[in-house]
Amino acid sequence: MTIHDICESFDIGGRYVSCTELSTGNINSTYHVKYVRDGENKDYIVQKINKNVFTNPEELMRSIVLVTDYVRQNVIKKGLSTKRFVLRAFLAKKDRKPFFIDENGDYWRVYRYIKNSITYDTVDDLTIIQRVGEAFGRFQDCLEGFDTSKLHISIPDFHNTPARYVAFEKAVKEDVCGRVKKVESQIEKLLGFKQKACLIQEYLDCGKIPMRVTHNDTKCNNVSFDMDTNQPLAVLDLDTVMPGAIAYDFGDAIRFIANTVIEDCPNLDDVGIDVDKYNAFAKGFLGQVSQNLQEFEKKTLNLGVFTMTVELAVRFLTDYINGDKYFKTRYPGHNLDRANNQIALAQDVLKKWDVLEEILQKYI
Ligand code: GN1
Ligand code: MG
Repeated sequence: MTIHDICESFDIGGRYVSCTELSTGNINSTYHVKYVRDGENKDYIVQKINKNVFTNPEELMRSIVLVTDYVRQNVIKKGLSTKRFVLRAFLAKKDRKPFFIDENGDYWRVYRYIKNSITYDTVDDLTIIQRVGEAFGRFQDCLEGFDTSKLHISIPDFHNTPARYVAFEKAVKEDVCGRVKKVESQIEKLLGFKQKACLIQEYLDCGKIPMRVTHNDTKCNNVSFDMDTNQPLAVLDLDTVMPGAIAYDFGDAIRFIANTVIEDCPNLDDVGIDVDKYNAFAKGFLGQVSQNLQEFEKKTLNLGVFTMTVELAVRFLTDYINGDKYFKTRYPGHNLDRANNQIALAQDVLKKWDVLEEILQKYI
């Protein structure tokens, strides 16, 4: 089946024009498809859901529809456009389900492409960074009151850092590709971070911080922007919307947006936290959510930055040791470069800890 055939299985009108594959995203395969209807351009995002990662695509899509419906109600209440501020999944013609299964058993979905919008893979402009923070904060706010028990757990233990360490230590022990010898110093560093990086999960387990609905993948390229006004629009990539700690969303966003370099940059001397970027994101994000946060929860935000950075380093290194089975890689050693980068970033977070905490004090 071609992408054109896939599109025709969904309830989208008009005539197919073209398709380009988008290379961002480490998990799903994503295509930008152009249609024309009544002389007007209609663009769509078509995605093949990675079944190895998302083992129950039907439940995943049911959950995404619940989340987008809920957000849509609140977007209306805020007087914003539902076509621009929330994703919409199209239904298949055959059974009115928000996915289509092809002849190989692969699951496909189609979202509306938000007209005249762009995403940023990297941002240096502090105003845009603040707006990314606002967008994720607003998303969180639009989900306030959502019943977490209705959510499908798309990836169990996704941000359960202790569980990530268990998988890591197992990979090290089994050493299926004989790569452990090469990464002994990285393993030692990650084990050194373990106790501190497992604290957030402990706080969740004992109820010291509340379980919220979180996005869990708050990279800046998961926010769409209006191409003309540069205002933040909908939050994208809802595959990992699950119950979690607010520190996950804050931490994951910072580790990506406030890194002085991109997350797979191999020049480790260049890796570090840009405090101005940290400040801009914190201002935007906390401006939207700080009134909802509990006192102790507020104290875990910077710990969230450290935790998410270490956790991703653990995941990248685990995947490297296991033979690059999970993340898409573009060259041999890609996962190792990513892991080294995140380790260097975590070290810099520790070094700048007091400065970062001081920044947070301004906004909480
Ligand atoms: C994956 O595919 P993408 O870029 O949305 C991963 C995130 C990582 C990220 C690192 C489902 O996200 O957890 O932070 O790569 N998503 C999943 O770039 O594992
Ligand atoms: Mg993602």
